[in-house]
Amino acid sequence: MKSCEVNFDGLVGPTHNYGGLSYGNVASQSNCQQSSNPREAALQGLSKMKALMDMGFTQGVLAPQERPDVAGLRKLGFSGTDAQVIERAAKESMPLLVASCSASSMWVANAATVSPSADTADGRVHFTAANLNCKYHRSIEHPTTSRVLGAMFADQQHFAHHAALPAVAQFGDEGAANHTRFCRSYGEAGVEFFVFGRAAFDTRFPAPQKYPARQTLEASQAVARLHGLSEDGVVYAQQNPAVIDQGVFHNDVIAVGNGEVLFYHEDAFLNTEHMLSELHDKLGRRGGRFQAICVPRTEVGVEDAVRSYLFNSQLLSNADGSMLLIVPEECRSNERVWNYLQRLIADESPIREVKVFDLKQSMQNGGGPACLRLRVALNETELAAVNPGVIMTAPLYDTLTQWVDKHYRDRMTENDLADPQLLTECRTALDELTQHLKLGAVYPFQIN
Ligand code: SUG
Repeated sequence: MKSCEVNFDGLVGPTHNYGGLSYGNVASQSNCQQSSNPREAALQGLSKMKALMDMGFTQGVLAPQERPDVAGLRKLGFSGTDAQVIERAAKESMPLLVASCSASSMWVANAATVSPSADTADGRVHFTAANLNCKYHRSIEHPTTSRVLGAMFADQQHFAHHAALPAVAQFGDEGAANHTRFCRSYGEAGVEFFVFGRAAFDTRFPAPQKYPARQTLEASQAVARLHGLSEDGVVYAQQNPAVIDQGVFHNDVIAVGNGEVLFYHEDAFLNTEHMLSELHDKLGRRGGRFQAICVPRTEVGVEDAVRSYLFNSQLLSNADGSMLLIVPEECRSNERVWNYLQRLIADESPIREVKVFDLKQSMQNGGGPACLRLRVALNETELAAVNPGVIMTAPLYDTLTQWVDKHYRDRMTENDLADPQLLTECRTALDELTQHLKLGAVYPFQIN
C-alpha cells in the first residue's frame, strides 16, 4: 500500500507577539517586546503550506489555541468576568498575562511525538502530546493539543492518542522537535531516533551549564514504550550540552532527518560515531542504507547555524527519490550558510534542491520551517481516515487567507494584550475556524 509523509503546519494564532518568554532560545530573547504582525505571520505560514501543496505534497493544517488563556489565569487566582481577569492580570502581573497570550502553539513540531503504524506493536499511528514542561506558556498547550489531534485523527481503529507525560521537569518532553524517523520508505518499519538534552534520573550524563535542556532521556523512553516501539527500531542519542548553551534548545535546531538521510552539524551530538553506527546497523536490519551528511564546523559554525536556522529546515522526498530542503530566508542572507548550501546541491548529495521561504515573523521567536510542522507518515487507508477538513486544498487556502484578513490585527504589542476586546476577537475568529476545519468543539470557551 502507498504511504506518504503529511506535514501538518501550525496556523499562527491571532495573538502572535514577541514576549521574550523562552530563556535559552536566542531569537525569543533578543526580540523581546518588539512589535509583531500576527496577520503577516499567519499569511507567511499559509504561503508555505500552499507552496508545498502546489509542489504535490499532501499538506495539513493544525489549528491554533485559545489565547488569552483566561481559564489558565483563573487557575492562578485571577477572578471576575473574563474582561476583569485580563485587566487584573495586566495590572498585577503583566508577565503572566503575556505568557497566557503566547501564540506558541504554532510550533507544532512541539505538539506531539508521532510514530507511524509500521513501527508500532498494535499497527496504529500513535500520538503522545508533549507536556512542554520547561516553560509555563508552552506547558498550557497540551490539553487543547490533545483535543485538536483527537478531532483530526479520530478513528480509533487507526489512531491511538496518549496524554502528555507527568508534568514535572524529569519528564520534560518537547515532542517531535527531538524525534526523527529513518526508513527505506514511509510505509516500511523504520528506526525512530530520540535525542535528549539530559537524563533526569541518571547522573552519569552531562548537562548544559547555562541554558535548560528541555528533553529528558526518561521522557523519550516513556514515549517509545507508550507507542509500542521495538528495541530494534529505536536509537537514543544525547545532544551536545555545549550547543544547548549556544542556543540549540531543540535538536531540530542542529539536525534534520528524512528517509535514509541525517543532515546534521558536526557539534550536534555526544558520542557521534557510536550513534551513527547504531543508526546504520538498525536501519540496515530494516533494509535501509543510512546516509549521514555532516556539516563541518569549519564551514558553518554553531552560531551561524542558530542564526540562520539551516537545520530547522524541512527535508522532503520528491517523487523521484531526490530530496528537497525548505529553508528560511535567513539562510540566504548568511553568506557562509548560503555558500555551503550551493556546494551541497552541486555535490553528489541526495539533497538536490533548496527552496527559500520568508517566515520572519515566526523566526523572530525562534521558529523556522521545521518548527512549524508536525510530520505524520500515513498509508492510504489511514490518510482516508483523517478528518478531511484539515487537509489543505486550494479552496481551503482561500478560505483561511480571507479568515486571517478578516480577523487578525497587523500590529501587536504588550499593551494590546491587555485589551479585553482582543479576547472577543480571538474567540470569534476561532469559533469560525473550527467550522472551516470541521473540528467540532475543541476550545475551552466552546466546551465549558
Ligand atoms: O518553545 N518560542 C518557541 C520556539 C519553538 C521552536 N520549535 C522547534 N524548534 N521545534 C520555544 O522556545 C517564544 C515565545 C515568545 O518569546 O513570545 C517561543 O515560545
